[in-house]
Amino acid sequence: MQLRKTSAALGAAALLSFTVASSTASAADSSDPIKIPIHNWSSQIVGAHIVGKILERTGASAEYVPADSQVVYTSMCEGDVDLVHEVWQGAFGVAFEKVVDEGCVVDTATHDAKTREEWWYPSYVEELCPGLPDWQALNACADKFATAETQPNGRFLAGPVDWLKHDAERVAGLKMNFEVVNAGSAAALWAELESASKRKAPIVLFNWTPNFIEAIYDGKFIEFPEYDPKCKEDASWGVNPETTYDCGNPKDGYLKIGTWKGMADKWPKAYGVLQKINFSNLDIAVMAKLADVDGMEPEEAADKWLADNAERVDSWLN
Ligand code: TMO
Repeated sequence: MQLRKTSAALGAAALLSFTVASSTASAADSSDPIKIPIHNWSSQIVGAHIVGKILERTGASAEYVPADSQVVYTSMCEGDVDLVHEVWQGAFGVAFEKVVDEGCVVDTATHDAKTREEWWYPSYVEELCPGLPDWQALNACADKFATAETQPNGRFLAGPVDWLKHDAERVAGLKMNFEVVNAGSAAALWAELESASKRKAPIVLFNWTPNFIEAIYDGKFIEFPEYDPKCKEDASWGVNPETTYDCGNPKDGYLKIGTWKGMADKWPKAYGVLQKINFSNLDIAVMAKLADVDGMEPEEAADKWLADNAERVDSWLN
């Protein structure tokens, strides 16, 4: 095909590749590295390397940049980061949809994975608080979760602040007898869960699915008033007419890939492959497990996942 092209046609094709956004086979990808953020939970870190290694197979190069998982949406809007491959609706839906509405970030793909991020407890806690997983039952036995730091309120162990879960707003909106204490890292959440479980001590903490936790611990999410998008925007909606966030997180939350609006033009080939990448619940859980249970380094875990899923990855590449 290329041999038969006249130089005029080639010129026109080259011109076209500058002016037309999308993936004509002739448009060359930029040699600049594609900047992929690294956040502070395991599936994301392993998955970032998986995505980077897949895009490298298109001839692109990848660069990994440690990034705050909220600020990243502004960075992506400004083109300082090129993609976020794990946009969790519960944590980041608000920040993500805002930059998509502004037009600087593209909602590029939706994974098959369905997500839930919520307050969670190990099953033995049910003996202490009859009526769980209902949030009012939890609230009725808040004192069981009190610590020296939070008494007389119960302690809710939340994730790191950059997961911005609006837990304090929810506690206020639902008038709960709880105080939100943020863990410094995901590892701190799991360490406290392990220690409490050994002692059968009451604990309620932030957790999510898909995750490796469900393979190791028996437990449940708290059932708060049903999520509705209006809950975040309209104070008059919900059980408390004066506040937003008087509801739970989405139960069937999306997991998306978002990209900087210039990505399709700059790396059309890599972008075309990125659009096809699609992780399931099992994929995300396995990525977390390879790091958190098997103790693999992120790159090693990524190589293992890529080897175990070679056929699917090839289908995304072709
Ligand atoms: C964004 N996260 C999976 C940690 O909830």
